[in-house]
Amino acid sequence: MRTRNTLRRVLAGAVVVAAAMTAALGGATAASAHDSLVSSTPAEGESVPTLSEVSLEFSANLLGLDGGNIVIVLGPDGRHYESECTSLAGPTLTTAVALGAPGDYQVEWRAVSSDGHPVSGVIPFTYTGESTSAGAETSPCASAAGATAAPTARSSDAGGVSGLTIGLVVGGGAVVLIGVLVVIILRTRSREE
Ligand SMILES: [Cu+2]
Repeated sequence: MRTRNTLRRVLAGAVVVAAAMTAALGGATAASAHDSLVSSTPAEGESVPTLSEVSLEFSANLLGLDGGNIVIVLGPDGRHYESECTSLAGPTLTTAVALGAPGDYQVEWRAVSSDGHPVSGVIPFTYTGESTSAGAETSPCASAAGATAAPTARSSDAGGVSGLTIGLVVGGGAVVLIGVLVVIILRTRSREE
C-alpha cells in the first residue's frame, strides 16, 4: 500500500512539473510567428513587358522602422534599377523602378515583421520591354545602400525562444522534479523507521 501511495505522489509531482514546463514553452512559442510575403508585382518567375513599380504585400502590417524596409531591383548587369526609396503602407511595400535592357532581373527585399523580426527574400523575374534607364552603380536611396549586407541585428528580441531560455526552463523543471523526489523518499523512510 505504501509503495502504491509513493508511486502516486511521484506521478502527481511529475505531471505538475511537465504541465508547468509546457505552459512556459508554449506561451513563448506562440508569440514568435513572423510575417511572410503573400504576393508580389511582378510575381516570382513572371515575364513583364512593362514595369514602373514593384509592390510586395505581406501577411500583416510591417513595422515602419527607419531603413528597415528595403526593396532593391538588380538588372542582368548587376546595376540598380529602383528609382526611389521604398515606401510602406500597412502590409504593402512599394518601390518605383525604371528598368534597363531586357533580361533577367531580381527584386531583393528586406522587411521588419510586425513581431520585430527581420524577414527577407529574392524574387526573380524577366523583363521583355525596352530600356528606360541606364541603371545606377548604387541605390539612389541612402538607406538601401547597404541593403545587400546582412540584415540588422534585431534577432535578439523578446518574442523568440532562445536556446538559453529553453535550457533554463528545462533545467529548472529538472531541479523541481529532483526536489519532489527527495522529499517523497525522505518521508517514506521516516515513516518506515
Ligand atoms: Cu518572427
